Amino acid sequence: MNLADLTKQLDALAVEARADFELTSRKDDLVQAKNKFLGRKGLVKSMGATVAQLPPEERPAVGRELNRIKDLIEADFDARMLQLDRQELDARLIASSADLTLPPRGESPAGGHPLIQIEDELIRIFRAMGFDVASGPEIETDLHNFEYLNFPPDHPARDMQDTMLVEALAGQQDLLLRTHTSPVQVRTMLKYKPPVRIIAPGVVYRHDHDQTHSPVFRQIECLHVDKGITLSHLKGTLTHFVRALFGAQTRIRLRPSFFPFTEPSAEVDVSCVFCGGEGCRICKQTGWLEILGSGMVDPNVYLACGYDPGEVTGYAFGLGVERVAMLKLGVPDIRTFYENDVRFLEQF
Ligand code: FA5
Repeated sequence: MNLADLTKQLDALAVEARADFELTSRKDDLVQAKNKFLGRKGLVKSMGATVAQLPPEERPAVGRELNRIKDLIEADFDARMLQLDRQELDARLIASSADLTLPPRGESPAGGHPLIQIEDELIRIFRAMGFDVASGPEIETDLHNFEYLNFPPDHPARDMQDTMLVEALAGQQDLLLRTHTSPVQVRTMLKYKPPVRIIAPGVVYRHDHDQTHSPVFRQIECLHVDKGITLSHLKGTLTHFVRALFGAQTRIRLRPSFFPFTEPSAEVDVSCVFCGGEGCRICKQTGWLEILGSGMVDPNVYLACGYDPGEVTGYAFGLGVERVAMLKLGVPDIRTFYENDVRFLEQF
């Protein structure tokens, strides 16, 4: 065989290899097809064996031809392998349940928790009325949480049913998780001379748990003490507050109540924010919703805190932030605020 014949045969092999590659539809078939030509016992290899029969001066040229054909077949193999890879990927994507034509979900930017949003709104309203913001510890002494606030020793609020006690170390005062924000009243009056005008937002704890009661919840305390403060100031402040929060048509009503640290005391109701006072399921057909406890500061509290009850008077009230948030946002179950289900949180 001469060089020209060999070149012709090799070219024919390359054409055959490409045709074989085109016919394969699986990658392992393609590898097998390649071995038929370029494998150890492949056709190109056996063609190479004939080199030995050629005169020595022709052998380098034949070697170059063999390499050219090997490169050609390798290139065809690579190209076909790439095609098969793509086809495999396309098939996988079509078979998978992901719909690549759907638009992306988009970013969901973080936002304040609805309770914090409502608390911020309440604080803004009171600050605009001239109240300062005060705070106190969540682990309180029995003295600040109850005794200075004129709770008799056997008052049911001291019962372990309501109050979560903190195990005290030897020599420490009786400690508890504060059951309300009213101890901040005491701490403020012990620290500052009158007049005082503060609100105290914060977390409080009670042994209490159902659809409208949580063992951990938020209150905002309000205290205003000065010369000549009367029940009218309390009513005026509350009216302004509920109108800023629920709208200008909102009315309030004070119902006689009892708190050891206020005298007289009143529960404050707002005209139902859902039916405008007509009567509905939410207000149990009464037209009113209870939102907070209030009263004129009891003289015994002034005496305990070093104020002269003959000189100053004042009012105080404490509202539950969750209750206000439930009304304002139309949330029927207090527990949804703490579950942190993003489908709930995203709505606010
Ligand atoms: C008090 O805690 C008094 N310290 C309020 C007060 C302050 C009265 C100053 C007078 C002067 P009361 O126990 O009613 O009062 O609680 C006040 C509000 O907290 C309730 O109206 C209610 O909105 C909310 N609240 C009470 N218990 C829970 C609870 N377990 N979960 C959620 N909110 C609650």
